[in-house]
Amino acid sequence: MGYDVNQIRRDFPILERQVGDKSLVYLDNAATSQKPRAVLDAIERYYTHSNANIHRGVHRLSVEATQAYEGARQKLASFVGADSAEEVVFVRGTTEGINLVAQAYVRPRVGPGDEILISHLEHHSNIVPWQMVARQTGARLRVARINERGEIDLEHFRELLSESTRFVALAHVSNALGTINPVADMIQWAHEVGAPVLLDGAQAAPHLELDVSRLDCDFYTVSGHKMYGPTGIGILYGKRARLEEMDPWEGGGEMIRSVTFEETTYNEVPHKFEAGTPNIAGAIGLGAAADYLRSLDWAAVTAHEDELVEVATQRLLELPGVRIIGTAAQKTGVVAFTLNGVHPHDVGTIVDQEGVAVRTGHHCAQPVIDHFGLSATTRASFGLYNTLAEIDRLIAALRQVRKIFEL
Ligand code: 7TS
Repeated sequence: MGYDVNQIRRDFPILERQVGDKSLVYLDNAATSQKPRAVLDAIERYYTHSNANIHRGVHRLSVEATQAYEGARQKLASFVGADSAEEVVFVRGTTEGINLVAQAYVRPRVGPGDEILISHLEHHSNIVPWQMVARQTGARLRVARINERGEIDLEHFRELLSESTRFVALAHVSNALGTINPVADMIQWAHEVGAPVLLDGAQAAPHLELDVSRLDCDFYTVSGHKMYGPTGIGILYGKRARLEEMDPWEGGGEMIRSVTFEETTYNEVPHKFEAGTPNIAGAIGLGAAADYLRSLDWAAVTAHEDELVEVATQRLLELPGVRIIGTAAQKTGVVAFTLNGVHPHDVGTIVDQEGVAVRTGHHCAQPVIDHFGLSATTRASFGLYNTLAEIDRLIAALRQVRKIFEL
């Protein structure tokens, strides 16, 4: 019947652990998610059975490692809905994916008078790389406003789009608020003025079914560790034509076709962007995470996660002094809040003593937190293995906070 969350939980060994004398309630999934046995096993199998460098050896292990690595690329291509595996570049994560596009694609193509458009709800990793490009080139960074619910002001976004807009970079889902942006429309509007679009999919990949071909975005980047895969690996999807016209960023082994002191020719996409020995085990682990996610009934996962967000919101609002930060009509994964009279760091520390892991602070999205007149929030973020009983534990822990602060 429906979604068997207890069955899912058995796939994640860490969920059995204790924190002090309490069972772990892990509600910090937006920072990083836990890993299923399938991912842990894939990494162990690679290291215990096939460990070798890739693309260079004729020996058996190297062939196996290369097949596993390139197989993972194919899995990620299917996961994001790319037309082909050549459109998938392995990177360290979302941060590296955005910086690669900023430096290798956008920087050589903009100058004074040109504009790069982002929004007010971006993670720092989708702000700072663009500020750097602006400083390097004289281009101007424009920022679309957000409203009091934490949704992008679409009229303002459209006003800012013009002939001068050379590039648009947007979160698919906000990490601090959970807002799902209407990216399909936004991409279309950007394309109408000729601007390519990058989507930061760090928070979308674990919660939404992705289809980059349908969205028609030019670039899409994800972090493996937020979608139940390993740390230190992620992908940058790029439309083939975009990747073809983009020069490499790092030089080294693997990314070349031939090298002489007079002239070097580059390898084909995506290899020209993968200089040096990559995170082979990470890519294989990420491939296993993509397989794991694709094996699930996605409508059921979404319904379950939506219920968690809805119930957590309702239950929090029953506590006196709670303000929910981020009330977008379309949201996923995240419920951020403040508790009147208690600093979020104190909230986080006290609920941790009850075994409940939440994140507190500005969540690397300081402009968002400033927008709400705050310096920090407490954020509960959900994954597919969280339960309604864990929301009870969060609420009980918050009652404890109120008691300690005599509220
Ligand atoms: N973009 C978004 C929307 C994110 O949420 C994050 C990480 C990043 C980019 C950067 O990803 P990385 O894997 O390269 O570090 N967000 C968070 C968070 O919300 N709490 O900790 C990290």
